[in-house]
Amino acid sequence: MSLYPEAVRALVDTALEEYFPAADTYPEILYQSMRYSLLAGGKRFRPVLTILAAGVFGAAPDSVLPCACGIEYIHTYSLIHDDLPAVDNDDLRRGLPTNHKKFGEDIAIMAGDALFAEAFSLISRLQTASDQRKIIEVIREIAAASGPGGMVGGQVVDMASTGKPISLETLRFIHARKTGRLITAAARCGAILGGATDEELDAVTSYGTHLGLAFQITDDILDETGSVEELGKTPGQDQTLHKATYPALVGLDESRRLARAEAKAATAAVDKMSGNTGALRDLAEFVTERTG
Ligand code: GRG
Repeated sequence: MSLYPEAVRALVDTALEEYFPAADTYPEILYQSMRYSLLAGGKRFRPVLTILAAGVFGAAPDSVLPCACGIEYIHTYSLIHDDLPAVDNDDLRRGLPTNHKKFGEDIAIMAGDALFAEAFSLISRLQTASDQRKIIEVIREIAAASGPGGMVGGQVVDMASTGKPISLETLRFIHARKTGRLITAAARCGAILGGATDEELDAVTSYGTHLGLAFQITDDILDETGSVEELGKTPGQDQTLHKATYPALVGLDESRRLARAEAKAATAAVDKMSGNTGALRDLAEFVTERTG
């Protein structure tokens, strides 16, 4: 049996379709470009994580879907910009031509920008909470995770480190910010909206931090070992671009060991909590076992 909660992923896919404006909304080219990447599939890992984290505190998936989908908008924007010729120059993403290949570089840049803004619009319009302050809290959480102290900051250090020898400590810093912060925010937002106590939120934060590292180390491994069919993108790009990765620094076997150690640390963090954490444990196992 798959460790991945496919039924939760299906809920996210349905909600994304429901929330996102129709392809004939004016200006059509912009909405078509945004829809193209957003609705192209993908694991929906971050929104699934938000829903599973909320579930630990007894919150129903519906009660966190706008926030969960907003996080997926931001993740999709980051993929569109990451694929641009000025950044990684990729041709394939989620099994389809990248956004700039399909719509041109100018529209791809705008689609990413617009998805970023639309994420906060969606959350502020549709997310409900028993206490309105929780909505401000999740917006602040996602903004901090996406910006210079999170995803974009990590990406900039990543680009500055490309082709240079860097320490494992610097690589961990890059991974924790470029990928880990948004994953941690996804878990924290579920916990915040679900009504976690401060102590429970600390445990979820530790879970998300370790999970994010396990996820990116595995992403590095799959770039070397995965196929185009499994990944939906061109493998081997990290080596072609001389990117700093775990396999480049410590080799594949040690990378696998480190990914598993991070997943184990993630599980240990939630084992301390009293709610039903089984789904979070399965997700941590999925992260290192996945093939795409
Ligand atoms: C504007 C210079 C500039 C860059 C913007 C912010 C940014 C681009 C990139 C952030 C880096 C980034 C794309 C991190 C995510 C890395 C990652 C593991 C992507 C793959 O995520 P999955 O496996 O993909 O969840 P799916 O397709 O399943 O959603």
